[in-house]
Amino acid sequence: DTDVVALGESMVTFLPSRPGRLADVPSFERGIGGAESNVACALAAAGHRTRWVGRVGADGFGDHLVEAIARYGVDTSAVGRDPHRPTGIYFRTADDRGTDAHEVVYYRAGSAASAMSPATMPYDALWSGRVLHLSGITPALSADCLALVRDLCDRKPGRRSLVSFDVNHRPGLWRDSGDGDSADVLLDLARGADLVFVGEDEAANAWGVTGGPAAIRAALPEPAVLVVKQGAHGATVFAADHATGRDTITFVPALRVDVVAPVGAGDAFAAGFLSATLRGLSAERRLRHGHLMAAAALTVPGDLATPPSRDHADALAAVDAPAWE
Ligand code: KDG
Repeated sequence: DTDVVALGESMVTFLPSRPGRLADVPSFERGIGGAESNVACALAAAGHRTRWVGRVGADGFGDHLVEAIARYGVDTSAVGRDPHRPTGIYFRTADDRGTDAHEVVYYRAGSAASAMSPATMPYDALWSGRVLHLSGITPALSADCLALVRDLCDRKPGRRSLVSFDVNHRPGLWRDSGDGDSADVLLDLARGADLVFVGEDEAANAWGVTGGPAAIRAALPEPAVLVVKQGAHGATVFAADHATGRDTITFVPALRVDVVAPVGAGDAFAAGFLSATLRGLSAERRLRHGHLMAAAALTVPGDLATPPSRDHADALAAVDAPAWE
């Protein structure tokens, strides 16, 4: 039995050997990225049975992704190989203050993953978990990818898994795809999910919703669970209570950390939240586990941090630190 299936494009990433403009960086270290497989890897490291479904080229980078993700303990048996299209890659620059990644340059247009579609994907594998995790990156990749995610976010009777959707608004990708309507598309997809993760900044940028978590919930009342991430401040979860028809609202502040690179933190947060959800923990513990995993990712340069073991995370999540009072 699989706990979580994650669908999306994974890429080989190149991390700069030193800060500065991309034009000046002399060498890069290879890593792996891809928001959804990041979630799968972090969940596998936390002891969950996970599967990543995607599509890579029949090339060395495709081999590397499949092998590296499998090494985390993620099932990669349903990953497709495309003999005609390459595996996507991307480069990042680092800023010398260590607080932000200045540039992200994707080489993914026409990639193997951009050819994912309802016709090419293994639906049995997609619906083989308790949770199917998707993100707003995939629908930006191509019209076929958008059709696929639309189909999976459609509230059809008999849907076999809970659908988790991280909005992951990537304006640069939507610009490249020539589809200016990312706002409506993402809102529509999120409406079809059971559990949605969205950043307060994303809701403002994509949807123009600026009134904080309550305003975002008002714009997105359909998902049973809505998690609003409020950056360094914390996160709020709205959980529909079917008996009363009202939401239970829980806020937990984030941990204060010295940020090395923000990349991957949202994915780690989703993994921590999903892990605690699968284990039936309280809303407060779900948020705490999200923050712990995010803190681990924020303090390393790459996409993926080694998360604390489950016992260690449980012990940390139980701590009464001032930030969590
Ligand atoms: O969340 C991290 C991702 O943004 C990164 O791995 C690259 O998947 C990626 C994307 O499309 O931006």
